[in-house]
Amino acid sequence: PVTISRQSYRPYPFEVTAVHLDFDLDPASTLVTSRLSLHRKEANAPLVLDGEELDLVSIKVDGQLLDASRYEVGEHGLTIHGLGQTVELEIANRCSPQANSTLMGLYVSNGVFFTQCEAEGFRRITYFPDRPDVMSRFTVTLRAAKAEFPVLLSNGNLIGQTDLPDGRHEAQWEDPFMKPCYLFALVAGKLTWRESRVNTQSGREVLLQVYSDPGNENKTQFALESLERALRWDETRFSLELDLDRFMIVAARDFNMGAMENKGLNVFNAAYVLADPDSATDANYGAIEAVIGHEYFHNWTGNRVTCRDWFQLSLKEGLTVFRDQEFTADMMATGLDETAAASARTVKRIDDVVTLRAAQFPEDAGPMAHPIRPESYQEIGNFYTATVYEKGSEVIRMQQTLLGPDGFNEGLAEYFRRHDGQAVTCDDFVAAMESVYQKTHPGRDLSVFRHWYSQAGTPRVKVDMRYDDATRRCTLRLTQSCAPVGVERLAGIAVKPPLHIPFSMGLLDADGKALPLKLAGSDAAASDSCLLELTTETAEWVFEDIPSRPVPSLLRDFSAPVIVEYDFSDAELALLMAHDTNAFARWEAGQQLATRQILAATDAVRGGQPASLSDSFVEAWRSVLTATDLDAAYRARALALPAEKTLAERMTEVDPIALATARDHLRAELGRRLAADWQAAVDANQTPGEYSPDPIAAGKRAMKNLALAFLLAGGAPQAEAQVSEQYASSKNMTDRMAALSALVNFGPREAANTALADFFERYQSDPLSVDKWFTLQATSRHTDVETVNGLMVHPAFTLRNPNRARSLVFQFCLNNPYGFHRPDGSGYRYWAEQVLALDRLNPEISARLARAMDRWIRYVPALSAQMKQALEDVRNHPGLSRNVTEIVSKALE
Ligand code: BAL
Ligand code: ZN
Repeated sequence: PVTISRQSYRPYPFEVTAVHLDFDLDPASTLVTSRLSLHRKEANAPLVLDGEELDLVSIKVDGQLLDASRYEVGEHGLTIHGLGQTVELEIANRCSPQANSTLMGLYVSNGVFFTQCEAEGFRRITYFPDRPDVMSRFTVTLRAAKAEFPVLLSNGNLIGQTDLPDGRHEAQWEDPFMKPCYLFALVAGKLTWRESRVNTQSGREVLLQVYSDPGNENKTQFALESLERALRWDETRFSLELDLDRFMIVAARDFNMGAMENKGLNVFNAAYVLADPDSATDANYGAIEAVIGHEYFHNWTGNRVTCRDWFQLSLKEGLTVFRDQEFTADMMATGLDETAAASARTVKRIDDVVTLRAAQFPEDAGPMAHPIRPESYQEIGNFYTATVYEKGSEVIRMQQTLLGPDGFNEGLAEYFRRHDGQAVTCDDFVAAMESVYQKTHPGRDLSVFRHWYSQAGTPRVKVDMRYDDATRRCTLRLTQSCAPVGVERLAGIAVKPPLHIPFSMGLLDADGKALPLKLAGSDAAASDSCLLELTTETAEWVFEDIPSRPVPSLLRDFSAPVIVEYDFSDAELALLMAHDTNAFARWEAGQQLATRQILAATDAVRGGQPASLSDSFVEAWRSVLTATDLDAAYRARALALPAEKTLAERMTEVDPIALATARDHLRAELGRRLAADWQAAVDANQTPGEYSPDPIAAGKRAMKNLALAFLLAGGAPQAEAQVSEQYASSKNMTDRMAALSALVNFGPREAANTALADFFERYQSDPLSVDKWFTLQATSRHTDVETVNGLMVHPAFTLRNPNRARSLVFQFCLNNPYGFHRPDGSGYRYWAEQVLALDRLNPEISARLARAMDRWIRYVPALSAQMKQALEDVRNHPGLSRNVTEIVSKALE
């Protein structure tokens, strides 16, 4: 496989000023005629166009058929020689949407034509310079049979629609903005829609539409409202206005990603559009609003200013994830008083950090570790990662922390002033931010900060604290390190330069009271929280007038994506958990306590000893469970056990079944020992009345359902009846799913099976609910490979639909420790079979599944040997896609 490196970027030798695309849509064979207005920028260079799986029909230059001697067609594209300075090129080709199971390029889902072009799907539609720095003005004509494909959509504005004599019709679309081809989209088929007209900040009326397959019109209300909220939020928070007259969202049943930000025509995975209380959970509602926000925000951060090349992917993705996280936090806090709003924001921050630690930290320590701006790739599709997205967002968030919210807004405005309409780099973004930073921080710059873009791995910050009774001074020393990982290790990189790490902290006295912080040598007023900026390998800060040895509260609000090393005692953690004024750090202390308990219990399980639970830990948990100053949503996070993937990273040798056993034991023990308090939480957090996904009600349901799961796991005699009753009578999917999940995981098998059968009966006509049904079974501790294979021959299962494949195959391989890691290796052999089966259909999806083995080397030898064997079996398979080849080869390097 060819490795593409960031340094190899060269500008494209031609400008493509205008593109007209003409589609004769036919599922079996679609004729695409593309007219390009080309302008040469570099003498003598041939015109090299990308193209995959296309049948070339003809080429015309300035209206004349091109002689075969002037061009070459290959497996990956078309090269034309001897073109003049300014030419009109017309290329006709065919492609086969119906046969396209990759879901890249033009394909058919549920009888509807869809496109997906990012990153390199446009080349599967027609011959074109398929790279983000070639920006053009697009016009599009779509032609199709009117009865089968009544709705014809593309980017921008509809400028004409005509019936044709043969039962066909055509529509013409014009996008007023220059764009790269990865933002092109078309949709054609039988669709229903919901719309609204709103006025933008400057008073322009715009049309907002959400399309879905017929029969789902009652499930798009929330999506349309979310779109309106996103539009308003971008105006108020960043003064960014919608630049189009029309903005469309279309739900697709078959979709590789979450959604795609095509200019004015976002195509969405139906899972992030369709919702009603009976079929969508609180989490689904939250994800819909977040993804709709995300794609909408791309209209500025991604579309108006795009990436020069795909190494810059985090330029748009990290920034846009940051924007969607902030959008959600602001929406969650809307209408609440100051305390409740602050708590809502912390809840959002906790959720994002939990995701980062469970998905990105392991990635950053494994074979696919890469900087947020990768240095090289074999297949760009493999780099839509937690690192580029979630760590990328943290890197943007740190810039906001360093510049302050106003400075950050000014920096963003400067970025648009400099680069609107351009394809740029991450460096350009930092330079715009730096220009503002330097105004407020004379003599300083972001040169050290820039290393966040070029380094992989999760940095560690070691904290040493000294207290001197005599001088009442407390000294905090921070030391950073970041071991070479993945490609860095292979490239022989031993030393990495330090990073600019914003480190927020506070100090508590022995009673848990916040101490005013006064830095020696600073005349700033004392405050409860302090932002330390670590820019060298090690640095010290001295705090004055500290009355006694304090307890430090570290990395408040997770001010940097790092791992903190400090040797807290259990008592200190309990103090922080009970008293820290920073709600994030308070949550963190509880998670650390639970981590210690679970890891100790894991060791006990491995040694054949009974796992025990300390009384003080149980009391710490009880104090949060019964705390009256904490809202339900926060308590649900504070009482949740740390994720297995995060815990596994803390083990020197991962024994997944022992870990899961220990974690389950802890849940059961906490359930048993705090039964009365869990029951009180169930009773206190009922949400009678009409369902609403608002954060307060959702928080109550989260708390109640967590408590029910603990109760059932702890064997409370009344719990099974309560959970079964909730399953049967609940009027919303959140409560129904929570009850079913508790039954499946912690209840008696028979009750669980009865409820599962009922669930399928009720929801079999709703694909997103059927996905939930598969997921519950895929992740059940009672499920092994035999069970999964049984589910794979269920009439409702298909590997061709990514959501369905994810709901069963991925869930089993990624989230079922008991079944997947059976000591007989059956889970790993199943994984290999499914990677290969999926690879024949959809390499992008297969490569995602391939990553389930990323951390194989860290498992106990009996498992890792079998994982390695499975990886080798896949790697040695002939005809493997470039996508999967890259993943499994890197895992084995
Ligand atoms: N650009 C790919 C989908 C997304 O991140 O919005
Ligand atoms: Zn995105």
